[in-house]
Amino acid sequence: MPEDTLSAELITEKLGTRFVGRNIIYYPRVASTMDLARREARAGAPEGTAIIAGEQTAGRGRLKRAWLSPPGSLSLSLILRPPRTSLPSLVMLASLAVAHCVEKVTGLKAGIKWPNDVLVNGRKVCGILVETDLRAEKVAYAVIGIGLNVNFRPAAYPGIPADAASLSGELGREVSRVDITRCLLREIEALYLTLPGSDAVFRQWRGRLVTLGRRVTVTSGGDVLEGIAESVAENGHLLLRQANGNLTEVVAGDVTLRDSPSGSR
Ligand code: BT5
Repeated sequence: MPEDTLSAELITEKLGTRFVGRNIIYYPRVASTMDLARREARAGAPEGTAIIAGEQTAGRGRLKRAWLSPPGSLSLSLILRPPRTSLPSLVMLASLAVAHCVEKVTGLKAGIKWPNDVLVNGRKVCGILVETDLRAEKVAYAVIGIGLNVNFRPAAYPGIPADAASLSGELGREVSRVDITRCLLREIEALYLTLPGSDAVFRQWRGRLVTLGRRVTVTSGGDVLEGIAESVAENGHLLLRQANGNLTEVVAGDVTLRDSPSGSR
């Protein structure tokens, strides 16, 4: 098995980006890279600053849910200062970058489950969290958080759902976290630079959604909705066709796929 050392120097070496990842702050172990990124952003860190950790002790998902990042995981929070109109694209951009890099670095096929999960073989290997600070309608900063299960066995951690997977588990060998991280920083920059005035990120993201055309249950706020995931709008909202024919726009929520041939959820 290759030694999977992670460090700012190794990642920066031959990175070749203009601004994403030019400033990397690496910790072997932290509570949550999101908190550190927010602190750095408030202190004026340049756009593209990345906080990276080899392990988190208090990682978080959406709605204050816990995200487990044991040794062998990759946790990355990236500070951006996009125009407000680009905000809905950040989740799309991040999940797309992860899917591209999983394929480039491991050869495994990756799909995206609306709104923020990257799946390999129908199982979640990555979660994405975007947090923003709006001041008087202007974006003070946005932080893209990416948690990727790289080299560990999810089944060894009771807090990780049984339908989660890791790259090493699916591939049968360890994967270089340095290679994955470098790929992510490059890919995010390339996609980010296309954003203003282009729907390329949206179209590629939509093209990778495993959710569309499927029978789903959506939990959103206190509501549980069932139907066919018909399409997505450019702002990222899911359009759900219910049995009574109504088309409902879902802003945020959790999706369970009901008709998966492989039993994925
Ligand atoms: C997410 O939330 O999937 C977003 C996760 C974002 C984590 C990154 S790591 C870097 C940065 N720093 C942080 O502190 N956070 C970000 P959500 O869709 O709410 O999913 C959370 C749910 O995923 C949990 O309730 C568990 O059921 C499940 N889960 C927890 N750990 C997992 C893991 N390692 N792999 C797969 N599923 C997991």
